[in-house]
Amino acid sequence: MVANAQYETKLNLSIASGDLPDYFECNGVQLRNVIEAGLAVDMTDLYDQYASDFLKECVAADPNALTSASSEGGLYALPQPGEPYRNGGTSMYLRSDWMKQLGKEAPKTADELIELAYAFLNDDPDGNGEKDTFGLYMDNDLNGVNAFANMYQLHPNIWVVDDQGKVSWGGLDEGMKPVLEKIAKLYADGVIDHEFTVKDPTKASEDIAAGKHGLYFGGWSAGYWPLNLSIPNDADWEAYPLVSGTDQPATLSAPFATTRYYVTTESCKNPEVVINLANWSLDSGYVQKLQLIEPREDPTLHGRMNGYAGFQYEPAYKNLDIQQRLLKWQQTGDDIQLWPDDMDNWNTQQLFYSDHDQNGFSHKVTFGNEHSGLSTVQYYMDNQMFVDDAYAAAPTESMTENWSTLLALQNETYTKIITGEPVDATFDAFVDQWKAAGGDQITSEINEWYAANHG
Ligand SMILES: [Ca+2]
Repeated sequence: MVANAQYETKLNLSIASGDLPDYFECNGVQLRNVIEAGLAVDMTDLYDQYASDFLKECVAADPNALTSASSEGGLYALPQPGEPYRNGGTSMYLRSDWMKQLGKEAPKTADELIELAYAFLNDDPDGNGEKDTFGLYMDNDLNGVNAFANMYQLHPNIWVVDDQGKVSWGGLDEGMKPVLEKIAKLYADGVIDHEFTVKDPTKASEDIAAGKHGLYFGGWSAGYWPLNLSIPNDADWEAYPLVSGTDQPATLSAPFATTRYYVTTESCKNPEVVINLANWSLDSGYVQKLQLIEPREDPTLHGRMNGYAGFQYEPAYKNLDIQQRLLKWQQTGDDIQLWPDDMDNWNTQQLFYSDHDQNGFSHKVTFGNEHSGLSTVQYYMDNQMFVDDAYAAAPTESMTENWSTLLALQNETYTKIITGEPVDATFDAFVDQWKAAGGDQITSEINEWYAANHG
């Protein structure tokens, strides 16, 4: 049950021929095809009857996971929720050593953030006597634009729903005009690298490695890449929750994160098998681990306990839980129960302090303290700051055909505005073109889906 290209191709052939195994793992598009071909078992009752409380809790971690595996009231697969915050938990990563050098505090508003960006550009934060740093990281994927929009409660990369229950693509929102204008000003003033349009994330990361950036919008795992590249510069990155540009808190876009499904077919004698396997995987991998292992025991147990050949079902909040247990342990000194994974993580973090270890650095930035990537995610969850993608299912048929073109059009338009083309005319032309090039058709399909699933 390993997801790889060969597996996907083989499975697509099996779905086309109707010759499927008793149970298998698939993606959302494959699930839709299997359901439409009438090949999947309705496991609504099986799920109620056989799923353990822990499994149900894990599935519920993504509120849209079950919906996405359902069709016309029946549940046709066991979904494996991804980490809902994986793409959505964008933090402001700041170089605290630079802030210290300039006598600056972490910004609390969008205005203060912009002020800090100018200081990073103009005030020699690295103290080498040269004006050789940027204010805000940007690359040709427009990393940072989404976070900037989130500061104004806008969501250009997900489907959003209005008060009337009507769904639209967030990238078309008129409110993006002033946001893009603000970013254009940063570009015009050199706060943003004038060469960002020709730097993909890999190329642009070289400037992080060269110590030219101190402000980066990134997900919870940015400490593993690209921020790890700046270790030679003694960069001390800290993550902070996104600030707001209005009188309301920022809201964070949370793209739909459930992408894997376990299906059983009519030929299966025990159609509850995938549910039982998931129960077993969770129980043996997590519950028993908690019960059997003494707290703070030998971290080398990590690995032996982590994962079983063939089938692995994981809690979506695994990493967040590790970070939160370690933080609580640090802050309170309580005799809380740490798992082997926690101790392993903690010991790896210490390798940064003792040996400047790269993996230790990444662990520290991600799991470290109240200013780590995952800590920010917890803050967003505690304060209910995530806005879920209104569309939580496999791409529609029109999307399969046109979606990548429409996304490219948006990127191209935003880039033009940031680099100085007139905002109104450029944005309005984009909206018209987007709609005509398949966007209207897709929007109507999404609304149909939304009405059927949330009506
Ligand atoms: Ca400098």
